[in-house]
Amino acid sequence: MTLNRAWLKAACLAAIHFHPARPVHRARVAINASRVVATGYATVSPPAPSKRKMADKLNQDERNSLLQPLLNAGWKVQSNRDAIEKEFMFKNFNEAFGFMSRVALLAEKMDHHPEWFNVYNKVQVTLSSHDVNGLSKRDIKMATFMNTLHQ
Ligand code: H2B
Repeated sequence: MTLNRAWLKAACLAAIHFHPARPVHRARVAINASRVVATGYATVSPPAPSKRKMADKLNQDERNSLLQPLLNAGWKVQSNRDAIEKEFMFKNFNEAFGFMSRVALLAEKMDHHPEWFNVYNKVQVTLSSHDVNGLSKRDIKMATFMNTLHQ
């Protein structure tokens, strides 16, 4: 084995050793009632209840003023559930996945996550607020953002 190859082998072994596929350290967590209190390596707690926006089901006035514009823009209320859905089509997978990535950043920021299905250039989205078992202003905000991205 030449010096170069020996050096390369040593470097590869070192890389594998220092970059294992699985994280070595797991967050040490203690469960305290419904909140997860993190200690040690990482904070994994959900937003404190006081910081989480109160999400109430849309009332009839809000449905008329906030939901109706989305229905005019291609969203549909599901027949069996208080949720809205829309299918977004893109030029290719790259565009579709870019859209999903941008939405994912907002979803994490809002702590509000879409139900969705993607195949190649198609993204089917359903929005609903699970904690109120129906539509809230968070769904309106997310749907409006998706429409803005997809013009
Ligand atoms: N997404 C949606 N769509 N509805 C929710 O009620 C919801 C969510 N709740 N994302 C969040 C996460 C909740 O589970 C966490 C614990 O805050």
